[in-house]
Amino acid sequence: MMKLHNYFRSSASFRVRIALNLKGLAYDYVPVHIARGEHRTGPFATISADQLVPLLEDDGERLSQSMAIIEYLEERHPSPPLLPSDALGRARVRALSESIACEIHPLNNLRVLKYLVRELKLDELAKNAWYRHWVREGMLAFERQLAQQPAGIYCWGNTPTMADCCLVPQIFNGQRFDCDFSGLPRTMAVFDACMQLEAFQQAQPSRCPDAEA
Ligand SMILES: N[C@@H](CCC(=O)N[C@@H](CS)C(=O)NCC(=O)O)C(=O)O
Repeated sequence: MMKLHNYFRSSASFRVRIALNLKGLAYDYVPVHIARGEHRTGPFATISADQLVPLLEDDGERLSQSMAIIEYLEERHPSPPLLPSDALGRARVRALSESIACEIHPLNNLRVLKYLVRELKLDELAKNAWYRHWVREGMLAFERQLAQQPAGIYCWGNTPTMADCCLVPQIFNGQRFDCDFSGLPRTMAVFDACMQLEAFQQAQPSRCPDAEA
């Protein structure tokens, strides 16, 4: 059985939970309370090189980085596919995924927000303004990308892909910080469509074993 070391609120973990669910793969949920620093001090710190969640254990191997994990799952368990069968489609889906995973998320993760507050002495208001600014900028760019491609139910076509695995957690996180998601019709329609699916519902933070109010 695979083991997923993760945290209910971690959006990078949420991506992998969705991918595992979409593929119907069972896994052991191993909670790592990153808000309490367990990723840096607890037993997790000894098994994780980058001390970040998620970390997937499979066949005695440990894998980090959510996008690499999802691509690994895709190769090991190709059905149902989370990447299109054609090169152009795969490039489009990876570009959408990276728009979130590389352009938005790194600016807003826990250690960056902590640095803004502890080292740069930003107050809560300024920290939240930072967060909301980068989410808004990133989501507007995401919407422009969606608008340039053929209409579909999901980010790419009519079946969920890796891009949807990235989009939904980013919206969840943004909602927690009261980000402005107005004027994003394609993006929010895709979000709503994803949230109709059991795989996405089951992966959401409130359904996780370590969920907190
Ligand atoms: N690029 C990484 C990001 C991993 C990451 O930043 N995870 C966050 C939770 S979403 C984390 O462990 N944060 C701990 C910290 O910032 O100290 C991935 O996609 O897996």
